Parts: sequence; structure tokens; C-alpha cells
Amino acid sequence: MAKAAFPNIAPIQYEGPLSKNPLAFKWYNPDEMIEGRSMKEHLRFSVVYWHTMCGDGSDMFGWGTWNRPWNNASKPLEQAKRRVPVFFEFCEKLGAPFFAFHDRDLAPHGSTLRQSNEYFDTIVNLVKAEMKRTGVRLLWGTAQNFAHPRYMHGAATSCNADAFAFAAAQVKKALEVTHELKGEGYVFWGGREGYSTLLNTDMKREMDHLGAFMHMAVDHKKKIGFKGPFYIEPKPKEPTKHQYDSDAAACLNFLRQYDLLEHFQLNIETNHAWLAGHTMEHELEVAGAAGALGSIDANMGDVFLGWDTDQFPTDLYLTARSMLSVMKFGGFTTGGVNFDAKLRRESFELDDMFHAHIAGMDAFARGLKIAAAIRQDGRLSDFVKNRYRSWDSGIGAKIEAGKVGFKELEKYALDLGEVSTNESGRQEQLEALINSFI
Ligand code: XLS
Ligand code: NI
Ligand code: NI
Repeated sequence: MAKAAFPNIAPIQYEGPLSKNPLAFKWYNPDEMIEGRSMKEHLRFSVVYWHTMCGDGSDMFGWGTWNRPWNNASKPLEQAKRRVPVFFEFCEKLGAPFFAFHDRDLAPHGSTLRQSNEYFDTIVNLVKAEMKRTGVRLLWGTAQNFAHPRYMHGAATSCNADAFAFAAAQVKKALEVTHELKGEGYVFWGGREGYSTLLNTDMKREMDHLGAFMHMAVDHKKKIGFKGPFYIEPKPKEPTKHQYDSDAAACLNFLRQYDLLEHFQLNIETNHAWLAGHTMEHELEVAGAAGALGSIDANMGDVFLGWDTDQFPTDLYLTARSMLSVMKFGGFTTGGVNFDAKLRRESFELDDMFHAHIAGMDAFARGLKIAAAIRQDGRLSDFVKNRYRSWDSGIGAKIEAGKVGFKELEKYALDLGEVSTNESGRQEQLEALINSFI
């Protein structure tokens, strides 16, 4: 085995809320049971390969800052090989049960597609061995169809049919690898599927192509026997001015229009929800109401910066309300809490990798406990139920059952005199109620 990358860090243990050890969990206690499931099963934490192994702290204004001693190979393939054991040592010490990758962050681009596929296979063999050794599993795989110049106009929505073909070949391969590694699901994030200006864009034609692309993916999934769900990950902008998968509602509309809904769920990312002008819980509720809440990319943005800052999620209101929505729709099955999050440029030391993930895991563990306590208490759900009681009997029940139309309702309203059931929405009281659990 290669030399340890984190020789000074022992496996992270749960030490409880009073611990002052920064390299310990204060709230994430994997085996603790909540509503009949262990925390580990509820949260299904996942580490991403791209930010964790391929990020370097650079931004549009400056070079990389992060101290990553293993990033010292002269050839890209050699570099990719060095990263594999480091990543799995990290996941193992952190106690993260899952990971996620793009094809091109595991292995480098080759000079031809054939060579890229060979590089990919070489690294996948190493990954497979490490997965076996550590027991870390794959939450989902995906294809990076946005970094290379060939995708400048998009991939499945490119004006260039050759780019579409190339993207199809890449997704085919990434899907096969995901299946080989027994991935729980497969993600489609839009990359550059969108536009910079409508002046040069045939939107209808591009959407039709995207629909066709997804059908081809579904066909291939069936062909190889991959049983996990496909997820679409909504995002409204960045890198393009407008991404077609702009939010949960737009994705659901696309899936319905192209008759794809039965094959897809959504992977909701906090920072993307915020960029779309929505809260995370809004997006979770939209997905959940359509029976399409699959997984989450856990991070958060900065309210004063209008871009995808991908910060680690440490806000307890956010994690508690996210978990309330997730639990309301039955919790994760194939999905999980995937940390699509990156360290700040200034957090350049090696230990920061652990501090950031511990912070995110503890925040979600605490969010889970808070959500479970709110559910157990019952006042919040009772309030909502009671608020809609006019639909449980009388005219409300008749409307819901489809037994009356405008004619009957007009008669009912004429005889009613005035609507008398209005009562307070109690927003402030409910906000205080939530606060009493935090
Ligand atoms: C980018 C997305 C991306 C997806 C995977 O903003 O979050 O990282 O999760 O392609
Ligand atoms: Ni993401
Ligand atoms: Ni993102």
C-alpha cells in the first residue's frame, strides 16, 4: 500500500456535543437510531472526487493555494493514479460510506476518445480495488460534458451534431462504469446545456435534442441492466446565462413533456436552489410533490455573492429544514447527502479537508435530530393539518372528490353569505417554534 497521505489523522470518532476535539464528531453518531433507522442510513454521506481531489483553491483571479503533497506527478495519468489511494484513505478515515465522480475527474482527458476511455479504465481498476478494500460505495457517477472546448456550445444541446455524438459516447461509457462499480444512481447535471444569447439559439430544437439524448440514455441503461435511478440536477445559470434545467419545476416540465418522468428523479443542490431564487426546501417540496425527490448535493452559497460558491453546509436552519422535507417524503433510498462543496481558498492546509467535512456532517446530523424532534413533537404538522380542515368534510371534501363544479359552487357561495373560516397563518409563531428546537 502507498504511504499514508494523512499520517497524523486517526479515524474520526463520535465524541459527543461536549467534545472540544476539532477532529471528532459532536453530533454525527453513525449507529444512533432515529425513527427506526441509524443516522448513517438516514444521511448516506458522500464525498465528491472533483472538489476534494481535483480542486486546488484557484479562482478566476488567482492560482491554487491548497497544500496537496500528492499532486506532484509530471504526467496527468500518473497524477490520477496517485490520487486514488489518497481519496479512499480520506473517505475511510472520515467514515463516509459513499463517493461520487465525473469520468474526467477520476482520469485525465486523452488526446482521443479511445485514449480517454483507456485512461478511465486504468483508474477505474484502481478505484474498484480501493472500494473493495475500504467498503466505500458509489452514490452516483456522471460525465463531465462541459470542460473541453468541444462542448463550448453545449453537449446534448450543441448546435454541432458531432458534439452531441461525443457526449453520447461519454455518457455511455460513464454509465457503464457506474454500473460496473455498482453505483446507486447516475446524475445528469446540465453543464453547458443552455445558452449565452437567444439571438443564436434555436431553443425548441435544442430541447428536442436533449429529450432524444435522455431517451437514448434510458435505452442504454436498460440494455446494460443498470437498475439505479437517473437524476437530473437543476441549476439556473452558470456557466451559461440560462441553463435549461433551471429549477426543479423546469426539470419536471421537461421530463413530462418528453415522456421521461418515470425514469428520472431530481438531485437538488442548495446553492443551485438559491441561484434560482428559491430556498432549498422549496426545491425539495417541488421534487417531493412529484414523487421525484432522489438525492441532494449538500452545500450552501453566500447570500451576498451571486454565484455557485459551493460552501460546506454549516447552517443549522438549512440542514434542519432540508431534513424535515427529506423525511416528510420518506427519506433517502438510493440517494444521500452528497457534499458537492469545496474549501475556501484560504483554507489551504491538509487538515481543512477533514474540518470541512466534519462540519458538514455534524450540521446534517444535528439537522436530522432537530427535524426528528420537530416531527415527534407534532405541533408543526398538526398546525398544517388543522389549517386545511375545511377540506376534510362538507364542500371541501366534495371539491376534492370531484363531485361539484362551478354551477354547484356558485349555488353554495350564493347561499353562504361570506367566507368565515379565515384564521391566522401564524408565521412568526411557527418560526419561534422551529427556533425552540435549534
Ligand atoms: C455544478 C454541479 C456539478 C454536478 C455534477 O455546479 O453541482 O458539480 O453536481 O456534475
Ligand atoms: Ni452538484
Ligand atoms: Ni453546483
